[in-house]
Amino acid sequence: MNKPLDLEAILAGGNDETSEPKTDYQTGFAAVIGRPNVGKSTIMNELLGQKLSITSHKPQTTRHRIHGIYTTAKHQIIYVDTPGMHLGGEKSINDYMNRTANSAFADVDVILFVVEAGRWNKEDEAVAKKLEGIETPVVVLMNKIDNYKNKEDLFPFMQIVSENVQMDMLIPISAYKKSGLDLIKKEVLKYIPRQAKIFPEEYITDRSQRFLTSEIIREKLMRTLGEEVPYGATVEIEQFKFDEEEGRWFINALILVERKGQKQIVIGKKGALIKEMGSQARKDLITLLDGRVHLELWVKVKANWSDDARALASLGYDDNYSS
Ligand SMILES: Nc1nc2c(ncn2[C@@H]2O[C@H](COP(=O)(O)OP(=O)(O)OP(=O)(O)O)[C@@H](O)[C@H]2O)c(=O)[nH]1
Ligand SMILES: [Mg+2]
Repeated sequence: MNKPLDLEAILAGGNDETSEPKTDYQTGFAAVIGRPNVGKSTIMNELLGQKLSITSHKPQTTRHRIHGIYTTAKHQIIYVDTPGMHLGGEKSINDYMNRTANSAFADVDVILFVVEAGRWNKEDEAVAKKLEGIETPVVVLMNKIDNYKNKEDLFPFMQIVSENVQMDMLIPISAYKKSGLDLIKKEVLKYIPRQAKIFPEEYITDRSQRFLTSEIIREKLMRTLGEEVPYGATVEIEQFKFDEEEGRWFINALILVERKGQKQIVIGKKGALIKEMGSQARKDLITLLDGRVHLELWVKVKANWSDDARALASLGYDDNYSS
């Protein structure tokens, strides 16, 4: 069936789809996907030149989709960081994270599929399967090559990747050593369409300061607490305001955990742990909010929040987030 005619556009002379785009400016989306812990968020932060997405050595650190906007005089690339796609994990939150990651690469111009040099597993394989048959170009970023002195040792791994992934390009990189980043930008730009900016140039993300604040606190939980507790914890910002008279931000945040025992672990002996996490978070918040910060952290038990769809939505784990 023919498309309906856009009569106004025809009269204005703007309906010729074969004509050259009217701008040289390039704007588009690049999704960063892959299994947990391969370095997706670290890479996005390095590409942006500032820390936006939280990172830790534990898998499943990123839980939400987050846009990192990189604007220059010639282009605007919107990187989309995503939760690591994982197998297992039966809870609603795992579902939410996988769903978020899956939906992120539906409407982008290029997909950056991050793998960890030397480590290919079933979760990578599952990601590769999802990419089969899609039309969007796929660039594989082989991250953490700094773990290999002799790069030739990576040949067998690269062979596995090339057999398993339908890709347009493979770029070896190290987010740690900041190597390969320019190559990524150059490659991404090949696929970014010519069109005007989507976001004003001063924007660095689509997320609010309030959201970023809760993420910074959650990062300290991920980094400080043992293996199990961070997965049962989330952060809810209760108060977020700037007091003009005092010239300071006043922030109250609730750390929600699922069990009483976890509450004690988060607090630590005589409150030592929560105090330490609070002071680390405060440091980052001073940079983020560019001002003085008064931060209060409280811990509360909210049983089963991570496996309860309604609780998740009310805690910001929302497919249609607005901030
Ligand atoms: N050696 C090395 N480690 C890296 C590199 N890039 C990231 N890492 C580390 O890998 C771990 C995971 O990094 P993240 O950026 O949080 O990984 P992610 O893929 O976003 O993880 P999820 O959000 O859990 O899916 C952290 O400890 C990083 O410091 C790298 O180039 N080399
Ligand atoms: Mg991440």
